[in-house]
Amino acid sequence: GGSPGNGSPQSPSGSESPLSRTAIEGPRIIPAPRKMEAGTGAFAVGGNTRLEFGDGVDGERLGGYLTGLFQETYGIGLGTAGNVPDSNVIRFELTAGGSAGGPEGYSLASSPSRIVISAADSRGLFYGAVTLWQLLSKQQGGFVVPAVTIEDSPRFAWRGLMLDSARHYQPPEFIRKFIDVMALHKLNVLHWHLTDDQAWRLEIKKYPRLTEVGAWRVPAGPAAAADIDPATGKPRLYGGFYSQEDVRDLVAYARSRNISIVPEIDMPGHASAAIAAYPKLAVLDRPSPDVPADWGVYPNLFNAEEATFQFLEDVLAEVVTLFPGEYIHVGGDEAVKDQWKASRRVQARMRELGAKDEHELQSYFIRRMETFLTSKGRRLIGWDEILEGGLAPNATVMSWRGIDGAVAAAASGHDTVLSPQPTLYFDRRPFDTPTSPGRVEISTVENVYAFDPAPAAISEEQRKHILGVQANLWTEHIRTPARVEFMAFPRAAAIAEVGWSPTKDWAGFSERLSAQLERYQVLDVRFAEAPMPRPV
Ligand code: TNX
Repeated sequence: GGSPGNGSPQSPSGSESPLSRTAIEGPRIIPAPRKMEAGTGAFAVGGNTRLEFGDGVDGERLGGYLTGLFQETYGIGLGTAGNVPDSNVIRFELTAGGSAGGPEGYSLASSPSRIVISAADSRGLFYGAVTLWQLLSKQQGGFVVPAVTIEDSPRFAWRGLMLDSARHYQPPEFIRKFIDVMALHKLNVLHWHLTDDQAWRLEIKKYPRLTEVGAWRVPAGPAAAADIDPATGKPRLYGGFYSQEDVRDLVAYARSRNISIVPEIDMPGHASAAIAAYPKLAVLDRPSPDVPADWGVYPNLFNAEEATFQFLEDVLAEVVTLFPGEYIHVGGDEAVKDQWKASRRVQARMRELGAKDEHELQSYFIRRMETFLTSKGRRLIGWDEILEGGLAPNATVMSWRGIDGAVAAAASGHDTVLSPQPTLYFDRRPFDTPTSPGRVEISTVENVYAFDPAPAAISEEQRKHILGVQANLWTEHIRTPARVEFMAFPRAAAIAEVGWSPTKDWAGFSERLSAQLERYQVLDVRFAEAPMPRPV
């Protein structure tokens, strides 16, 4: 239908919701463009507006995306009125070495008669389209785009969110929506945490028990009557997994929105679900046959047998066929070494492999995986614990225990992604109210915005190793997709601006945030509606 959907922004004369102060104000773009100058007048968007594509532009894909977005969010039917005058044109063109320059950059020039978006690559054109969507404002006569000139390109190449789909499962439809909303923030990496103690969520053809067994668990705690299966009298299993077909669809979907999915297969710790499925992978002779349902750091580690390395390489071989992106994440976090220390078999293996201590065994483990991934043309990334015992030669470090890991990585010439707790941990509460979910610690949208992606602890010269920033959504305490949204937004808008825009402007950001919240409503995305710092 051609009418604005539920929750589209109110006209200024509309209801008095605090979110209805829309439109009339100037452009409120998040993340802020590098350069923007206001012109005069506005371009009216609607049934007379024609999309035009220059040489080499995939107009079907880009036009399909833009037309769908305009229709679904604001009920705008582009180019449906037939008799199209030449002046009412939105043109996309590829310009080698264009003025915006650089990967993902674009320029956008709008006037009352014409909008031209140009970029050096299709990613830039896509982001031009996203900016165009954010420029829409509803006036009495319909939607307009104000006259403006924008030159834009990102500060960092890695602008990520991590979603933990192991502790709680989100269906593929939700992942798709999450991708859509990420793209509208110009975020470009979805780090997908697919395996952990509490579940293995990725179908692996060679090892079907990983998901037959590893994707399901008996929920912790006393079961409510509704959770008892009448057929067995036992609690229903909680779980779910992503088939390889689901994954292929999601990867292609993400790619069409400039998002690369970086899968994470966690090792050598966080391995309980895999071990429940295949006990031979364990250090213990008789590991628990159950997938654990409670939180915390588990002692279960993969052993260091050749057969286990073979298993992991087989898994990664399937992973690389599913995920075409450059990076594969192998975890490495929180692998307490007690089981390795206590096992005579592992100690014997350490001597065979020439590892002096358990850290060196972990280092050997990760190097093995790196050699394998390199042979497949990929790069290994892992949590900062992979520094312990010696970093694999080409590894990229994701720094989560503060930024020390990033400092060490950059100092030794390795690339790094900044995703430190507490600030960039979105399982922490976004503000201090007794009812807000999440961990007790608080990281407000202002805290996130204040995060410095160019820390002084890393020398200016070494900062080239900072690929970018990422916020992490661990889901022990985030049980539903709606809650993922609540915890992700609007803090994701803050990290998007930190990763994209050249300078900080908290006052401007918080003013523009009101427009972003309206967009969330239009998109039917839940958000934590209190962009205020903690009251004192
Ligand atoms: C630490 S951060 C973990 C996760 C937990 C998280 C909870 C990291 C690499 N490992 O397993 O979910 O803390 O905040």
